[in-house]
Amino acid sequence: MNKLQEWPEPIVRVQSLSDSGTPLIPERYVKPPLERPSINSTASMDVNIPVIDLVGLYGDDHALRAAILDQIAIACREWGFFQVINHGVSPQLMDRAREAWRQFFHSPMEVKQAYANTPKTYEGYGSRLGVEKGAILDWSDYYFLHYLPSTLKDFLSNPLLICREVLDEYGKQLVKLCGRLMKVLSINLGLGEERLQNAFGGENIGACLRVNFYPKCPQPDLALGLSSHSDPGGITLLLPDNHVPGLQVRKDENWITVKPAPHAFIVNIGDQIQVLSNATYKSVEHRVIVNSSEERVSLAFFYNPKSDVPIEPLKELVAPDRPPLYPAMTFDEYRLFIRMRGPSGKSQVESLKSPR
Ligand SMILES: O=C(O)CCC(=O)C(=O)O
Repeated sequence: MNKLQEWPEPIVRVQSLSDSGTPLIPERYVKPPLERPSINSTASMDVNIPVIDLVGLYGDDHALRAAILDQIAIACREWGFFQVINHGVSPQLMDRAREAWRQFFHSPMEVKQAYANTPKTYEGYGSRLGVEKGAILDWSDYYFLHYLPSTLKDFLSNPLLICREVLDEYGKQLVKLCGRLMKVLSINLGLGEERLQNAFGGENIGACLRVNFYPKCPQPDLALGLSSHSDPGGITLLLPDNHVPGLQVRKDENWITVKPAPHAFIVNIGDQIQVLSNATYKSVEHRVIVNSSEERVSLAFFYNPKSDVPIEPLKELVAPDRPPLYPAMTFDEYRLFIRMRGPSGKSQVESLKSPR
């Protein structure tokens, strides 16, 4: 039997637990002490991931463009995470997309249940990642859907048919922005502008969206909205909640709480860029904390390689003193790991490292 066909246990919607008013979270949402949010969390006012203004990236001012490329190169090397402002995506579109999805999560449970997902494709309304029986779960529900390739895009699985234009336009604009960032990363890695994109399969990349809904949590010190993980794909563009912080990025041994800039996207490097760049750029662990007074919504847009293209360190980034760190693997094979095991730090990409 294919292990990915069904969930191993009945699905409980975290939103229903939260709405029930229970003062205690069920045991299976209680994280082991070392994973709890209080451990090494920093919410200090003066630490944040870099904020980079993209205005000028495509203009005629060569010095300004070079300065932006430099800022992105430093952010990729030192953080693996940065925010972009003046990125070209309309702020109104960002707000409308987020609010449309917020409304979905506030629609009656029977409406949402009609889109309940299974681990077979993950598409639809979900409440857990991973299929391990008895796993400790995260305090969140989500909605997952495909944008690209268009053969995977299924309009009927989109519960926001009335907002189809907004969501289509949102997907188009984000694909365009990711394409621009891919060029920047490619140049910064010393490759031709198109090299990374071509390694992803050229025009035929994959793109999908996970909308995360983090309900209020009566015991936020014991739970996580999303456990520590690195993103398995290429580049992620996160549209965070406009009022409620929650994303934490790992920097050395500390967890830094991101302070989103208005109408910024949070960009992060995924495992596939780590593999292609032979670890010049590294994906970075992140997680989400929850709170007892406010819900939170975020839209994570994943820009991924074509699913059947072998991804391995690019020849230009391999040398006798820099041997390839990872074997070739398609993204379809790669993402099975997180789909089976759920979020688990950087264990997947680390486990791939060729023995030496
Ligand atoms: O909600 C967030 O801020 C982060 C979400 C995230 O990391 C993900 O969906 O992979």
